[in-house]
Amino acid sequence: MIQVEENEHVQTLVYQLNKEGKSVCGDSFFMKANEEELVCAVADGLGSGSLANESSSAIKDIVETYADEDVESIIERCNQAMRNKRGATASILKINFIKRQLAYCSIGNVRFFLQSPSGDSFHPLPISGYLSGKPQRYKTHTSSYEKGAKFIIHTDGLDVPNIRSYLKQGQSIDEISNSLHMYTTSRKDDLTYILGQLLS
Ligand SMILES: [Mn+2]
Repeated sequence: MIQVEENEHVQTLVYQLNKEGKSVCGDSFFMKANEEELVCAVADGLGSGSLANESSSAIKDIVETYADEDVESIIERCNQAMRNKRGATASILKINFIKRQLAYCSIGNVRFFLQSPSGDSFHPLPISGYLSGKPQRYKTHTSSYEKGAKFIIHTDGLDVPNIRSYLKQGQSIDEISNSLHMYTTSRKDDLTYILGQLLS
């Protein structure tokens, strides 16, 4: 499944595949762009199937509802919502096009890489664990970015050796997505990625 979101500031693409034999995806995502900012989130519900989806889709709903808040308060709301559910790993990214700044907050194994055309890269180290409703410490990573920077947020269903090398090549995100296709065929886990390029 592919969803595309595009405006003068950003071009994004979402790819998602269920684990083999599963009719429901345990990963969920949210993505919205307007003239000012991009808000996106990727969540991987513990386990697979409908109970995993119950957790990750609750996160998607919360990010959608509270998209105006800062990333850390959104992720804490997501944490609270996991109290009577299995739990999930999650990453939330907000990119402000006017300030050319991004803010990122994550718990668990959802990964984020940003590659700027000059060669600078931004890859916050993942914090182990998952959102379970228990008290949790967060770290918000912030960074500026260059015009043309490309990024990916992905769940652990996508396992690409040296994923940065794909972002470094002078390709469009459609071409990068095509290059990643070979890593999406095993279907041992639900798989979700959001690929994007900042255009302004
Ligand atoms: Mn997974």
